[in-house]
Amino acid sequence: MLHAMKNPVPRVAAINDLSGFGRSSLTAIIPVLSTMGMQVCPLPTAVLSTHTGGFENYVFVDFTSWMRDFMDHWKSLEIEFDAIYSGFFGSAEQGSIVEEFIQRFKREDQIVLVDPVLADDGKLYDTIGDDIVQAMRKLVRSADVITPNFTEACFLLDRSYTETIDEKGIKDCVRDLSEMGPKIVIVTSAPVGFPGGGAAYTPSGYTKHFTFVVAYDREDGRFWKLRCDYVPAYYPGTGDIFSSVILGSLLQGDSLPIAMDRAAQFVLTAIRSSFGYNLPKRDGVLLERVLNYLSAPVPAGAYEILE
Ligand code: PXL
Repeated sequence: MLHAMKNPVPRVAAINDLSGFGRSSLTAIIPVLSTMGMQVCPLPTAVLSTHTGGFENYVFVDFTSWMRDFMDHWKSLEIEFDAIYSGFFGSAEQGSIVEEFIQRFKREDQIVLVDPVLADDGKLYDTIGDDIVQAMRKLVRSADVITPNFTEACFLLDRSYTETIDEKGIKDCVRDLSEMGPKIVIVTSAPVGFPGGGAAYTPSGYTKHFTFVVAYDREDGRFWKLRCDYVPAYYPGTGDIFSSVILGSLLQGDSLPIAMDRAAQFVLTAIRSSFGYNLPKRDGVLLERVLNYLSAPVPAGAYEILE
């Protein structure tokens, strides 16, 4: 297990975009990690008026040319980080900038988490091109932990996206990703068994759908699987919330399956609390109403080990 320095307030360098409206990337990451007791230091990759999932005519300011100056200033101040956490890229060049950041700020007792923000539901996000996919493939080599969704996992492995995957297929997928470099791979929205992730018939006759989180730790060779209720709504920012809870949880000293449990349950709680209102999905989940759940005790385990 990775152990963060015994710092009363662990410090995280969050290399991600700042989208003014829509509760994704930094506007989701900062409240989640702050609530979990972490100090977040943002290094913006881009500044946008909104995220790109469902808005038109958004303003996009690429921050590439400022990132090295931020890094140099932080280095001159001898600032140290317990975790380096990267996400959305504004340009392909940001891949090498983040690699440089990791080189310069690397410490033994540190977690480097790369959330390869590229795509969802089989499709690349609006501003992501093949050059950014390639940059991300290279960057994951320097990560300790990666948290792709299933679509991103397919892009990283350069495999075509499939609507469903069997248990052997998903184990190969997480193991192959880990062989690219990261010790821990956590794949979300994995459609194990059936399109969309599986189904079960309930006594009242309706079909309940599931999606899975599957994780692998290369050091002990163990696979973990978590079945989650599927809520039929897509909210931008849920991937950022998931990865932030994973990081906060690992920094608090939780095991990998507990971190998975906490992250998945929190995202589900956030989606459920939003779903009942008839608000636009593009506004994101009502994060502010559920942040308190992050202080709750570790949940009774729902995870399973995969043999
Ligand atoms: O949540 C992923 C994400 C991050 N940043 C920006 C996005 C998205 C998803 O749409 O548009 C700018």
